[in-house]
Amino acid sequence: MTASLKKTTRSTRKKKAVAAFSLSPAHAHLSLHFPKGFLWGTATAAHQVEGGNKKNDWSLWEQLPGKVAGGDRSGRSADHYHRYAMDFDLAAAQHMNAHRLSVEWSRIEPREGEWNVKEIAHYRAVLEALRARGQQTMVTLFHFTVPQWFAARGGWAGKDAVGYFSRFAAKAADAFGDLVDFWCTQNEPLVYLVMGYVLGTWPPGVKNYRTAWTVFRHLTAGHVAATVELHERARMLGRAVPVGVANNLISFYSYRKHSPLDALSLSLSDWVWNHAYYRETRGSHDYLGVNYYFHQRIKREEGKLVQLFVDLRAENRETSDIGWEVYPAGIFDVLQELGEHHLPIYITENGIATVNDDRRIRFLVAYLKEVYHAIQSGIDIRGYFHWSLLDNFEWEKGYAARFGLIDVDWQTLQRRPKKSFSVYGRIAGENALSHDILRYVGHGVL
Ligand code: IFM
Repeated sequence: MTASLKKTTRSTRKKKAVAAFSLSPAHAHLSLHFPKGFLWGTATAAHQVEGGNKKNDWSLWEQLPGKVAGGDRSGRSADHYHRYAMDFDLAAAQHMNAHRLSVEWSRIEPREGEWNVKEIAHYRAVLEALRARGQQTMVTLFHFTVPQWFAARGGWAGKDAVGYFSRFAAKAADAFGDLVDFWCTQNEPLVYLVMGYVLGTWPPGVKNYRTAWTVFRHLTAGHVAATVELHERARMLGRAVPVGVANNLISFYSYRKHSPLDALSLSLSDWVWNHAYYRETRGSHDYLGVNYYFHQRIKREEGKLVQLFVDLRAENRETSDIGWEVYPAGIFDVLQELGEHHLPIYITENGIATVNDDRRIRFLVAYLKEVYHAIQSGIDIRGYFHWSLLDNFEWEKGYAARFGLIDVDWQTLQRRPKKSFSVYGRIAGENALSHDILRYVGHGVL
């Protein structure tokens, strides 16, 4: 090769390299694309948004002094029971193609064995409204509330709990099976167990490890029994409707990488919180649902051999309005861990309580970027449901915690979609995190 030809080749290569880093008009090559058919949705739960729930355990509990911050009660809540069509219109305008909601057991079966046809018709209308707007439906059967009659029979600790729950699942499948795309038998069973039976800060307000263990066995058996009913009824309809659970998973981290006892604490915490439920219910999940909110740092206290769930948040890190640490990389960790099960994964909840919507935007983009990287690493993640469509009743924290993509004025119940919803809408519409949206988190490539 002559000297001049070598020079030309070098300069052509250099030009090509420069071209590769210069931005095309649309910068499309810098966007992070999600797999075709990815589900983009929002999530809600009946008691938190509907209003007018009077027949479940929470409606009694929240009347008791000191149980809910500020003396808040669910009351009329966001009146989603009557305004669902308007709320779904707002979601459809943001290109949502899926929604996760729960049906309230105490409306459908207000007294033992008595099925309320009016309420069944109501939920059918809700599901039809979603379908009409092109949204796939994920329906949760147990999202923290139970009918008062069920609570009076011992609730999830009662000896008939599994039978009552699987009978409800069968009824729900008969009533709604043709309109449901995914069943979610239970929401965050371990959170429910800890709040209701270990800490006692939710109904039924029990603090007893033995009872908590009974509840754990009944919840897991309840999921398995309900799954059998749901599968069987879907088969009768000639449909295959995936069944799963929305589990709250925690990303655990150990300070001292080379301390065997810290490692033991970490792996015990991880096993109890992230694996025990799956171990008990093995073989009865068509997909894995992840609600991701928490990151915990493990460092045993001096003198303790091993320790579970050491939660060190007092390091002045960024937290939400309710003190939960913002830690996007944690969602990548839990997705990696779930990937070991080789089942499709849906992020059934993820969101932040904040009155500062700019923070919600940064949160959303940062967490979705991690989800994207998890997909790139080979994990089969098929959808993301943001918590929540609307500001709502945040259990013991009441109405001050604002998780919604839509602001609700608690006086007038007027809706105002937040800017974060239009950012999320763009992501959903483009099925990608485009380069300008990535700027919210200072994406490195740019
Ligand atoms: O509001 C709750 C929801 O009911 C279950 N997952 C966590 C959310 C935020 O705390």
